[in-house]
Amino acid sequence: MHSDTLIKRLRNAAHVAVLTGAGISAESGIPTFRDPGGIWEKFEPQELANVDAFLDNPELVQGWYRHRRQIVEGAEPNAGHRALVDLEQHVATVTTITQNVDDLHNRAGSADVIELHGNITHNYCMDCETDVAPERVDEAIEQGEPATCPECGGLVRPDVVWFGEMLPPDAMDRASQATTDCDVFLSVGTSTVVYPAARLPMLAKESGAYVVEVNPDRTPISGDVDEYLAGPAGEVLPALLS
Ligand code: BJW
Repeated sequence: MHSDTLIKRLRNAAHVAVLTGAGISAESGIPTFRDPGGIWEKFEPQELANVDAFLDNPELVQGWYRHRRQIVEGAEPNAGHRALVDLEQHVATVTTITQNVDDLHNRAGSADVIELHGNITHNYCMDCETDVAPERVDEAIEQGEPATCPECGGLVRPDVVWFGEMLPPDAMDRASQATTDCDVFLSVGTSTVVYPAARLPMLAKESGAYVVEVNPDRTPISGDVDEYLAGPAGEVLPALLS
């Protein structure tokens, strides 16, 4: 469990930044990417999460994202998401930097959420960038056709960041700023293998923050953080506030 040092650091912190990954939503029933039973076990990432794969087989990729969007729509924030909202009662500024596309931090009520990898609930046209309603995507898939834009007929894609694509520059700038500004940095439920997000915990440490990892399993950064808290986010995070 956590140390007295961490509790003191949190009590004295003016700014806490939190990097979250798929693990924080696991207890909401959303599969992670790389754990046993995770998304990549059933699908090759190279096959589905890049633009070439999408252009090769838009129906397959649209269908995969629709399936995942439906899981997200049926999920609710859990105790881990809620603990980060409660943290705002104790610390002046809490910045939640998430790699997740599931919208659960916003739905839990976190005030300042930075979405690094987009949001699976949004879709847009690859050609004219018009927002496209999810119902239009659903109808096309049910008819066995690729979903297209009502304005120009272009292919519709989920508003997520695929491998080889740039992260939204504004989101990455704000995330870097929060990381270098914070007093305590929490890395929660991420395997810390996908860049540039994976760089943030060590950037925080180099900038003088107290860096804490919350994860039932060790990751490449576990040996370098100030505290590694082994356990599920839905138990470890609420315990920090009790
Ligand atoms: C729990 C738990 C519980 C379980 N409680 N915890 C070498 C160096 C640097 C960069 C690169 C490189 N080689 C290639 C790159 C670039 C590439 C990259 O990083 N690749 C690596 C795989 C090496 N990055 C990119 O391409 C990025 N863009 C970029 O770099 O642009 C510049 C550029 C362009 C062109 C060329 C070169 C540079 C874009 C990355 C986009 C990532 N997109 C995805 C898909 C999003 C859409 C979708 O949802 O489908 O984002 S991939 C996937 O991984 C998703 C996630 O956000 C991301 C991170 O995964 P996460 O969240 O960590 O999940 P898991 O499953 O890996 O881990 C879950 C963890 O939870 C585990 O540790 C569990 O133990 C834990 N856990 N239960 C707490 N209850």
